[in-house]
Amino acid sequence: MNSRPRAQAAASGVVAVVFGVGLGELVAGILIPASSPVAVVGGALIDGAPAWAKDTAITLFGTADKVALVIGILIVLLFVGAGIGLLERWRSPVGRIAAVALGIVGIIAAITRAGASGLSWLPAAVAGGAAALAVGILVRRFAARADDEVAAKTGSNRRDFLVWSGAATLIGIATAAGGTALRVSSQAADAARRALKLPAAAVKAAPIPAGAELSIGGLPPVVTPNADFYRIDTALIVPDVAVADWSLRIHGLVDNEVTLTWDELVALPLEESVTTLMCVSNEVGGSLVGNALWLGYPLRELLAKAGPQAGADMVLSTSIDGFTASSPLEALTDDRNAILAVGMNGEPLPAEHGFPVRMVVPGLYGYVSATKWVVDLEVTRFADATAYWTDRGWSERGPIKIASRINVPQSGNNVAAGDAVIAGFAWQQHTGISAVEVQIDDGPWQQATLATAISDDTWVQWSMPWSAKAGDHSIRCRATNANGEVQTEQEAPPAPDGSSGWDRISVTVR
Ligand SMILES: Nc1nc2c(c(=O)[nH]1)N[C@H]1C(S)=C(S)[C@@H](COP(=O)(O)O)O[C@H]1N2
Ligand SMILES: [Mo]
Repeated sequence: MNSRPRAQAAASGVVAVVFGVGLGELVAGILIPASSPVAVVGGALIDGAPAWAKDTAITLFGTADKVALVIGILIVLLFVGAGIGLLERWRSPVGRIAAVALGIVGIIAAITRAGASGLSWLPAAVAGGAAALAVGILVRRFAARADDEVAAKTGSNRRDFLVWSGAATLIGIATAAGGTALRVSSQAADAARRALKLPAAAVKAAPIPAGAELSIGGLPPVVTPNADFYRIDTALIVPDVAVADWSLRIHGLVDNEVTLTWDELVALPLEESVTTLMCVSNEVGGSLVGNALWLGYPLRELLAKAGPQAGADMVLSTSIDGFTASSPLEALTDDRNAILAVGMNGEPLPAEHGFPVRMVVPGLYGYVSATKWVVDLEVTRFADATAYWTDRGWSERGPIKIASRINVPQSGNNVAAGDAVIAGFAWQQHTGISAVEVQIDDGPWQQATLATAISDDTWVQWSMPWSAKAGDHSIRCRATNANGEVQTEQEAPPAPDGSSGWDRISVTVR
């Protein structure tokens, strides 16, 4: 029996899906960037994924989780495409119907996204329609069953098949690339952001103390450059928000509803503060933590204007893309630097970090506090509302745990025997760190030297000299916070309220 027609049927389906998705991406790129078929399906997968899946994705891929998801979707699409081709050969038009169904899945994903517009359905509709058309034509011409008489007459050879399918594949790849490029470059806010001048701070942050930076090779700087700042969010497409369109509504259990426009916000006396932001998904020793100089306006002042009512204990912040976070009202109204931030390290917030406005709250993990592209604050009660990650099993409260990590030497590296240095970071935002200890192999715990802390809201560098002796060594560290509590050895995974345990590295000294 000849298996070539079946292989060509599967290949036809793959080609048809590439062709259809490419055209869909092009239509999205030209007309409705937020409705890219791959991105809306990815967004639906992200929102629908259980907590363990998010955790696994971040553990495996870190901040490359989005790239991994898109690659995963594309691989699945190729298999689905092969199935569509085989179905079309098995019984036409079943394959075409499956292609249309795939388009409908995309349409549903597109129209149910936060911020969907009137034409959101179009790119996925084009994708499904074009894939159906292509699979019908290719299978009929090149992979029909012998008992299909009409098709048998037009039946063609392998070279024609390669020409047709090659052309359709090229069109699919070119349109997908073109659509994606258009989508990325059409980010209107990006150009506006670069042209934007933020007002000077009315309250400047104290200069970073000279002793805060240990300047040890391999130890990241104490203030994280924007380009190196970790990024974690559910947004496959970075929301494109123009300052002229931005406003924030404060409502719910308040005496006065407050609406704030961009011009009103930047006319307020803005304050600088240095705060270390951290993701609850950070593993012990992980890098989902960064420290920046923020410019913003205190949330406690805005909330005071709104006048929270008795009984309120939570603020539900909502992003323009539908993400929500539930922060304790107290953390936003006490004396800490909980701010509505517009600036990060001397420039407007980068688009991926929440342009034009986000929240930054010292002492709380990002998932319960650091809403990017924030547009709405509802004063409410934990008993009455839940948020994006708390709906997915993560803890309602997210105070940051004591943490410390070793950056130097890097685990697995070789170290030259003799005078060496061990160094890293320790943090518990809004509590502060009083000590870091280091243990080499089974030796005694030794005091490391702390750098000068910028404040209790930031991480602090530490270091310890080490006369390294030849052999394999294991090095651990643990921090003590300002209240005298020692970081627990008890290991916990990130879910549901943050990892714990001591960071440990292994090195070989030669
Ligand atoms: N709109 C929006 N804001 C968000 C998130 C998100 O998914 N969407 N993720 C939160 C989480 S889990 C973290 S850890 C921080 C990360 O902020 P960064 O990407 O600027 O480092 O943003 C928070 N704000
Ligand atoms: Mo996070």
